[in-house]
Amino acid sequence: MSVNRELAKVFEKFATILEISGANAFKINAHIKVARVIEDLVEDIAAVEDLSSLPGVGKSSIAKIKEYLKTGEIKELGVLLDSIPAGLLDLMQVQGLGPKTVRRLWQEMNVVDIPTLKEAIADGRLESMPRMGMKTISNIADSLAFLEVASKRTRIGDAMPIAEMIIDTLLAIQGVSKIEFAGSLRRGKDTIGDIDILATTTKPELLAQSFCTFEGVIKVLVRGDTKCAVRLVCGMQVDLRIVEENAFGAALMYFTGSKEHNIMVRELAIKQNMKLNEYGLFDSTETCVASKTERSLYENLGLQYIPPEIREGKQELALEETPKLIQLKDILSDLHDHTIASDGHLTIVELAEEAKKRGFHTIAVTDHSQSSVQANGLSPERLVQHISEIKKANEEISGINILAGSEVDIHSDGRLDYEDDLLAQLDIVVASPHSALKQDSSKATARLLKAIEHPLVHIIGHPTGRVIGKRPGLDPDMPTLFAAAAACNTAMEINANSWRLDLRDTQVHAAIDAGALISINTDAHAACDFDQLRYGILTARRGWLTPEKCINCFSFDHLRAWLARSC
Ligand code: DGT
Ligand code: CA
Ligand code: CA
Ligand code: ZN
Repeated sequence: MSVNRELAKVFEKFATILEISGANAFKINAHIKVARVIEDLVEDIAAVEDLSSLPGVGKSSIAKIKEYLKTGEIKELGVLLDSIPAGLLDLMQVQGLGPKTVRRLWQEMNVVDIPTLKEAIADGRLESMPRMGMKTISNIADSLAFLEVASKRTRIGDAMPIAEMIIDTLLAIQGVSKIEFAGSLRRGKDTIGDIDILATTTKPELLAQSFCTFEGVIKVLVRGDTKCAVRLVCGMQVDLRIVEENAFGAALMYFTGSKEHNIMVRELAIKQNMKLNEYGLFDSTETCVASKTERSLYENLGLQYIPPEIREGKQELALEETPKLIQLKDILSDLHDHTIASDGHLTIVELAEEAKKRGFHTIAVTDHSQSSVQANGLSPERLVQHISEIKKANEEISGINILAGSEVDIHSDGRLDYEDDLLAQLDIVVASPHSALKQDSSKATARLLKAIEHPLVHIIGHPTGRVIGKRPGLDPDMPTLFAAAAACNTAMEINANSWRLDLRDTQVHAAIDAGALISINTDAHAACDFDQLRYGILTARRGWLTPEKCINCFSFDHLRAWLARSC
């Protein structure tokens, strides 16, 4: 995270805690304003010489900014935090609860954390609270239940960088030759239970020692000769297994799983009079046939190499050849991105430069539409102006094609947020649901179907609107939607942002089976968002996606022809 974003988050947190503590609105708003200013700042805040030149940044904010840049913390925030029950911040994770309600729950109902909130709901006390309707209470209860299931797992966007950092550090330790992550992380699941790491080393004790004293470890759960397990400050568990170099492939296959896949390959081995375990593949005389590499194990079982992402115990053993699943390098365009015109942080030019850096031939500018007021959505007049700015930038910047697009809201009844004659002026239309994400399944189906069938819509953006660990999103009848998408030649998006990954893996699989095309986009609001593309690719691979079914892999001419398709 950049310092600007980090510091903006600190000020946001400040505002939240002030509001929970009952501070006056002026003070709260001042902190929110400073957070916005810092977040929107183009240059690094540490490089700003005169902080008072920033709008809305007064003396006390300047002192806080300087203190943070110097020490990495703000003392006053610590004091403020200590002045409220610690569990109140957990309540902020519950969808539908803002600082105002959290304060009221605390002051009026003695609710101080998630357990006391649950009690207050269970014993009916919450119903006696003024201005607290049954609908709101039932929504809070739903969010709590959802949070409970989701909180035990970590989003891949958080787990992957942690695993990579641990691996990079351990690889530098004397004696270590091989080190890789396995488990659900290697299979690219959207959420991870724990991180599994496998290593080979000539100095096992040194490796175990380094692992168990790694920065961020708060508890050592297991410390043995071949297995260690630790808990990190963030709550994640990490397992390390030290294995023999000769058996690395067998161990990697075993600990990559999934359990269902392992069971299937083990049964296949038994059928062939062999035995498969974490040490290798053995024939009936207990002679090791293969163990060093995963490839040799699969081959000796008479199978093609099976990529980790599709080892889920489905149809993968029936494959006649290894599928050429999509890779990061196949992606040539990003077709859903935002600029400062709505809620993004980059200008059109900056967005284009960033896309060029990633080697794309095309970038689509798809800012929010008028109903997304919270995201500063564009009125029709502003969109017309924006289109001409995008066209101008496209002419001025070489080496990249910039498409004029929109991420147009799909209203709850399926109508789009702009008139057709305006949509017709765009190169590309991404239609997405942003509101009414709790509507019932049949309404959601009708809503999305209408958007899919709309002749001017190219892509359905984050089709369910889910946010991992926060809200489940829409639950439409997917087979109906995918059949329509195939018939109308509308692409279904895999939103690569690791909070979304929407469509999810199983839905991608179903969409492809139905003959629909897929589009993988970062939905970038800032330069770093492009780095999330990898998670979209993992999700796509889990859905067995190959490049020819993904419009982002089309050449520019192919893409242009596809965008101009009539249907
Ligand atoms: P997670 O951590 O819940 O996201 O999911 P995984 O798949 O990483 O599961 P984990 O960490 O419990 O175990 C890692 C792998 O080890 C798992 O994918 C397959 C293998 N494994 C673990 N327990 C068993 C077992 O009882 N039988 C078999 N065949 N394999 C197992
Ligand atoms: Ca795991
Ligand atoms: Ca594990
Ligand atoms: Zn969106």
